[in-house]
Amino acid sequence: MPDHRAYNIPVKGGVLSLGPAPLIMGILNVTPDSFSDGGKFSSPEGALKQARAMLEQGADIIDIGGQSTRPGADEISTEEELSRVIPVIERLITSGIKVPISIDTFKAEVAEQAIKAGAQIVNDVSGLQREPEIARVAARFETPLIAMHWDKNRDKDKDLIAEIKRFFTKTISIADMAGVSKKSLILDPGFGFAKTFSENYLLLNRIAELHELGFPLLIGTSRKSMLGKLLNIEPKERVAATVATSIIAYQSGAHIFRVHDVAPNLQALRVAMATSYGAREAE
Ligand code: YH5
Repeated sequence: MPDHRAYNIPVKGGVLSLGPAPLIMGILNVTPDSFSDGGKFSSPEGALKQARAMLEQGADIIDIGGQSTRPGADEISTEEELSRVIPVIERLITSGIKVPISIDTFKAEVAEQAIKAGAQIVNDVSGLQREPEIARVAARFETPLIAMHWDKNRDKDKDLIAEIKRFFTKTISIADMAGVSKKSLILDPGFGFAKTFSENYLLLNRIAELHELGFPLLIGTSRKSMLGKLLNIEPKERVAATVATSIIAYQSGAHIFRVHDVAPNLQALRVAMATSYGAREAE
């Protein structure tokens, strides 16, 4: 029995309404070295095409990231990251895209420039703990702020969920001190980030425990290696496995799903929603 607590998050031009209806965040990679998308979407025109395809499939948010975070990936300069993401955001905005754009970055400067170019949501994979000033940027522009768990120095002998909660206690206090509204924060346990193969599955099994923190949850498992290692398949072949994780997370009360493959995840989530909350025929 999932219990989707209702949250209304103010966002420029409206609200993100979170409850039983799942929201889909479509992933738009603009990293030339991304092995999930092969870097096909680096040009603003190609990115727009991919974004439109995801919108047609029902995406509620488009997430744009220029810094690859896969293990072993080099950190790029702020200038390089800006040169990848800003032209894409500008192109999406001039196209009249009607869903909010989120900027996937842990850099305060990139978040600020992205917002000035039209992004309406900040998505920080460092849980506000790389550059805490990123919280000030979100506060100043009154954007929703997604904070993900990524703790390379965590105590591996302690319970993972307890460690995630401890990390988020600090994240919440950074957001609070920066003036971020309680209503604007979204937490994400960070699948695949400094977690072992088996820890990712333990986390998937215990997502519901994180509701205790009192914030909406976003999950990002799409095409990740926890699936590849279990099934021995390539990223593009991981759609069904991703859908399975989305449903498990939904049944645990998660609200937002960050995925590459919008249509299959949304279809499955709608079936799960109808099952838990009642079915209405599509028109
Ligand atoms: C996330 O979970 N992840 S970037 C390796 C893959 C596939 C995908 C093929 N940004 C998250 O998507 N932001 C990234 O193997 C994120 N939550 C949030 N909030 C990594 C990624 C990926 C990595």
